[in-house]
Amino acid sequence: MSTASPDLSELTDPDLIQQMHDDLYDGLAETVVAAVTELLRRGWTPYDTLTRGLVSGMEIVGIDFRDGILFVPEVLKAAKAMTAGMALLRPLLAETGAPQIGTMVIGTVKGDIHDIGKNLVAMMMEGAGFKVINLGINNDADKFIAAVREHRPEILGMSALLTTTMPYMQVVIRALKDQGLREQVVVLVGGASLNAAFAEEIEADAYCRDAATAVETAKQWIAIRRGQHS
Ligand code: B1M
Repeated sequence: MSTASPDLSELTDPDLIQQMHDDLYDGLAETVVAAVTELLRRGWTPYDTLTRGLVSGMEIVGIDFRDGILFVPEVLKAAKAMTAGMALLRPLLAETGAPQIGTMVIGTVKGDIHDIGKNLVAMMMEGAGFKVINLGINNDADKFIAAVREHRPEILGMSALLTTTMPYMQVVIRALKDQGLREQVVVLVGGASLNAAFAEEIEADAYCRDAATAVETAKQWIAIRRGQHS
């Protein structure tokens, strides 16, 4: 991939996106941030900048990681560049002025350190008017339980990216049941290796394939629960 840095303002939109993807791939945080800034300057929405720019760029990284073309250190650099770009968009996505509609606790489960997708969900939920308590990565059941007790969220979100860590979600759900907390929260799960059948199997309330789905699903569940209790 190219490491030359052309004047971004002179590129067409498709070329700018391509440049952003190349820079993400090469882990060049500064130029990824510059490309995000340039897209926003051109009037792109934060959401389009995020999904058509950063997220689709990360998909290419994922494919080459899977195929053994990229290795952990390079992917880590790409992830850092992605995080730097996301940091710029976070306040803009949260700035919608939406009234607070509920609280969500979200975290990546024990053994798993992937946090980009989970942070993206947190950002979009904030933008939709949720108060979000982001527990970070590698959370065991006790941490999820303690957060549910402390914050009394309507929604508990769990993220797992590895086939080896996704079963831990069931451990958390069982712990919620054991502690008499399961009925208090809607449990939403997500992550690249999951699907709806898995969510059903572990008795989560729903699988969310992406951040936008997580927002919509959370809103629907809140409406259902409030309807039941009014
Ligand atoms: Co990891 N890794 N990784 N990795 N990594 C994957 C997941 C993998 C699929 C790559 C591959 O082989 N193609 C593979 C898993 C294979 C499997 O289990 N089936 C893998 C592996 C094997 C590993 C290691 C074991 C590698 C090693 O050490 N040999 C290791 C494990 C570390 C650990 O966790 N214990 C590892 C390490 C890493 C890095 C540290 C280098 C880095 C993570 C950095 C970070 O997150 N800060 C990394 C990355 C970046 C990836 C890939 C390339 C990209 C993940 C990502 O950020 N995607 C990934 C490949 C892939 O997923 N195709 C891969 C972008 C993000 C926006 O999408 O996370 O899917 P995603 O989130 C989406 C949805 O899934 C959903 O919404 C998000 C936004 O739309 N979603 C939720 C996610 N969480 C949700 C929660 C919700 C709702 C929706 O709650 C309600």
